[in-house]
Amino acid sequence: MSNFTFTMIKPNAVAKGYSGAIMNQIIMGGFRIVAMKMVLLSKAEAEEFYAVHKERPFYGELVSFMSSGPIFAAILEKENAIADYRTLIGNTNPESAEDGTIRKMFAESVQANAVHGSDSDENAAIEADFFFSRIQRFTKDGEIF
Ligand code: 3AN
Repeated sequence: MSNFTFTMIKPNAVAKGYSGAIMNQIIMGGFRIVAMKMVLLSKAEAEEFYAVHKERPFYGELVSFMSSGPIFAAILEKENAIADYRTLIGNTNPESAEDGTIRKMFAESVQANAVHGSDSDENAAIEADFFFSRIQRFTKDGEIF
């Protein structure tokens, strides 16, 4: 999974109608959409997805928030995808996010920070597999991966 990352547009951003604007930033940023879907996570699914954060004090709130409304999940392709996507989205805390980043433009708080972006190739693969089967992933020629 190198040159790939996984993202989610979080419930607050979807509810506020920012999905199209965020997708535009992603595409104009040079990322190709390999897979995408709108889903409502159950609490159990959100707990499983964020299991790595189980010991952190915000885990319960994060799980409730991420299962509070539909999200868009997507696999993105670009050279150097992990690092470039984290640059495009900006700091976890929107107050520290650089101008022009997705979080600066669309995040409300550290928790409701508009988008998720994988932090490593390994986690991108795990996160992509959580949401997408092989036949839901497309190459640039429209072939199944
Ligand atoms: P990032 O999403 O920038 O990789 P992580 O992995 O530290 O940040 O955190 C995962 C998610 O947990 C964040 N996207 C955010 O929604 C939530 N989160 C992180 N830190 C806090 C915090 N201090 N309070 C509430 N939620 C947090």
